[in-house]
Amino acid sequence: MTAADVPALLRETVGEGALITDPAGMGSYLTDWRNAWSGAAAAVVRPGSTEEVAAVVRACRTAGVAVVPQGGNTGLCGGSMPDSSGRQVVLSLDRMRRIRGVDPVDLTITAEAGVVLRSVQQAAAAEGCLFPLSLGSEASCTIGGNLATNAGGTGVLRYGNMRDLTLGLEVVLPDGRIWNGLRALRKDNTGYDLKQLFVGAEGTLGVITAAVLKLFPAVRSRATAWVALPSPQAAVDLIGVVRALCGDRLTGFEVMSRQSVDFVLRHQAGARDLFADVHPWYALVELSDTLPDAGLDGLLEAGLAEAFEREVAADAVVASGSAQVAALWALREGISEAQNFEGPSLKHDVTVPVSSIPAFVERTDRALQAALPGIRIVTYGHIGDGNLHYNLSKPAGSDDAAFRAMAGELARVVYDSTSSFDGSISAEHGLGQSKRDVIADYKDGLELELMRGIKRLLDPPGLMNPGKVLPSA
Ligand code: FAD
Ligand code: S2G
Ligand code: ZN
Repeated sequence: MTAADVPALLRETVGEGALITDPAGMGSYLTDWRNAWSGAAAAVVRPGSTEEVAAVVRACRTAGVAVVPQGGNTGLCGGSMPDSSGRQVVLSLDRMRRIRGVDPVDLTITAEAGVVLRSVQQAAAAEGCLFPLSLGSEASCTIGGNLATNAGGTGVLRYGNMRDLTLGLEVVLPDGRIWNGLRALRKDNTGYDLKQLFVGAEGTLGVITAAVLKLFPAVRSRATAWVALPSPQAAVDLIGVVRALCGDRLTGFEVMSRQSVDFVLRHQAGARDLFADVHPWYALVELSDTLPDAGLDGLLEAGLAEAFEREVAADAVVASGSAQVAALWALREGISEAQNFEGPSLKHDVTVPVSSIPAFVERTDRALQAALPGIRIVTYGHIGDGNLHYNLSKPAGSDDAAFRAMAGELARVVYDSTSSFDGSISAEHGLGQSKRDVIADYKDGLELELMRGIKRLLDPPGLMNPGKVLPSA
């Protein structure tokens, strides 16, 4: 079958209404949120039900046409983009937006893959519950994409990542069969945990069409502090102090370097630092509780007092009122966007053991400056999970193209350092196409062999999101 035959095939399968073939109409489906990746497609198809997804997958399988599942297109590794051949089909889940049920007794929500994360958060809140996954992209990313990338975000240290929040899945397998694993059980020891194969598979093992997700009791009190720190070691110490005192009430701990804050202060309207002095590191620390007046401000102040006593904190302020809390989170969530104003941003999303963070930062920064003197290193993220975003900007005033040309070399500096601390070169964003080849240098050969075996078992012709996750060679 040639690319020209695909639209007719799909028209027969799901009808004209679910099909886009004109270049203008396909446009937004063929480049990602950051315009970092783009592709060409024979068609974009938008099925409205699981059965339609299955029909499309079966038809494409029979015709030997590759399928690229797509959610909100906010992924950062090019995983939702077709290649440039123009022969692949983008299967967008953006019409599958039903919330099939919320159960406050079972503490579960059942949502279709195309539901936007913020809508799931709102549906949970409407029932007095919390769905705790929280990402800077939550207004656009979808539950299907969150599952496929095993998304993390700012609540992982208390609630876990998407893998931990998933109870059941409905998946259209690469041969078009529908697996209904939409169970709402917290315990089910009846063989292999099949759902976990599809979480984090980035659309390479099947199309997730719905999920049963865990809910938690709603949070009714919160306290947030902005803390100045002398070093990454102080940040790690501060986590220990606050966690020892507050336990599970510690629900947010984000660290950011001065370079990160400087970019936001420069490019985010209204952003301001709460301290007069400039400090090398900052942390945004948040406690929350289901009690309406749990005295969290006092608890946080007690933790900060101990941090001062131990000379861990250099300055600190507990936010007063929701506007100031929102401004602090906007500062943190604004880093990614602010950096885009400074030229190309080379992103690295890595994890090392929390205890290794200080030595890792010291070694990585030294190696990066040796590789490119004057490089500006934006280090920030979910330090409580050992996850730092090491996003690099060119030396001020230097050439964009020359900086981009060093991307491979600079990535190797970050990843070699990560690996030297037994870390992972992808903490939460996945591999997509951007890291599918470099993973071969950092993943154990047996693990890659097992992953390929699973891919061959479920998708022998390799038509489900080809060119993603697994190394080409
Ligand atoms: P897409 O980008 O559409 O797709 C991502 C991958 O999932 C692709 O491989 C695609 O093929 C596959 N896929 C999508 N839907 C399905 C489906 N139904 N079935 C099978 N495969 C599917 N990520 C984090 O983990 N933590 C963060 O803190 C975070 N912050 C972000 C902040 C910003 C500003 C931005 C732009 C992104 C951020 N991300 C973060 C990355 C991104 O939002 C997540 O990876 C998100 O889960 C992607 O969801 P999506 O619906 O946009 O997926
Ligand atoms: C975050 C995503 C953005 C980026 O902000 O926590 O996961 O630029 C990141 O890396
Ligand atoms: Zn992140």
